[in-house]
Amino acid sequence: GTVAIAFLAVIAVVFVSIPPVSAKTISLNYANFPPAPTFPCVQMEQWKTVVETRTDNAVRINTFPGGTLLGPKEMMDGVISGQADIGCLCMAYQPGRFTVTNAVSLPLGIPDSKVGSLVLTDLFNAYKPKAFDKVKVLALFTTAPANIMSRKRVATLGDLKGMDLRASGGAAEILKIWGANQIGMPMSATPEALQKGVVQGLFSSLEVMKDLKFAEECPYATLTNTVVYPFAVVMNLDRWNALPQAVKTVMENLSREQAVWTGTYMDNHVNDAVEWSKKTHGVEFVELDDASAATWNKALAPITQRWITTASEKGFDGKAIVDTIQHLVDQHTK
Ligand code: 3IO
Repeated sequence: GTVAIAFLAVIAVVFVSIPPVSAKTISLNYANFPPAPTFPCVQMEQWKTVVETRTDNAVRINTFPGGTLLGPKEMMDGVISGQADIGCLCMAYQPGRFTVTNAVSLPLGIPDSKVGSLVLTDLFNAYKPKAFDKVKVLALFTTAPANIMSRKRVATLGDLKGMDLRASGGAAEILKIWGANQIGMPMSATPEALQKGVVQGLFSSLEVMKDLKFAEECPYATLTNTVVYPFAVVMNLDRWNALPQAVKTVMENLSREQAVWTGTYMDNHVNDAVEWSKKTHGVEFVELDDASAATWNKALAPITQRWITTASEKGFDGKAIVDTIQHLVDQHTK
């Protein structure tokens, strides 16, 4: 009798004092919309590794690439409602929803992804846009500037006229003004649209030539280096508020570092993808001559002014937002 009671007591003490590891580990689901080899998912795996390491594995990040947890347009609302704890979204897919942050996809001369990512991060911190009030923003970054990838060679605005090309948000506005037949859809829907002939090409950053194998469908790329696409990584607010302070600090300290890491990765990877596309698929990269480049750029002039007017009608100080972006671009371009 006594021995049995003592034995049970020991068992009880062990259970109470050493809870299973899983009870202490914080497990977070992180949703992403495009396939695993693409840059939004590469930066997600990087973020996961850094967070797990810096929290001594007190946090476990379960990643869901390829839209398996949330799709491209349901990312923000899916995180707000808690279907995923964390989500990576492209703001260009809901241009009316993210007015301030989407202004980085105006043609304001962002030269690369690293500068774009820093500009977007600083712009967000300066304005703290209401569009993000229902989430915690963990990181912000942009693509490298967009270029035309197409089945047919494009060297003049005449070549572009009426061509069915896909783009979203600010990049879509630019295709329209150049006279292309702009078709809106997320990047994740583009491989099928290209294969089925629904579109003749796309307007985005060039690393997808390799990551999504667009070099197989698009033997031509025309270098316009105009605008970037902005992204945000957001977290469910209740899940964020429930985190221990030490974990919050790790994630907050990582925000700017993640922007720089992603920008640097993207810029290097674009160069890599261009070389790969030339070598393995013989893709021609068409450079506009000075006269054409001047014509293309001149056509863009009304876009920013028009955006300022529209934003101001919605109650934003459009002029101040554009001025801030221009100042940040100068500051970060060295
Ligand atoms: C993008 C989105 C998902 C995967 C790779 C990507 N490279 C550039 C983008 C930008 C974008 O969201 C788009 O739709 O062109």
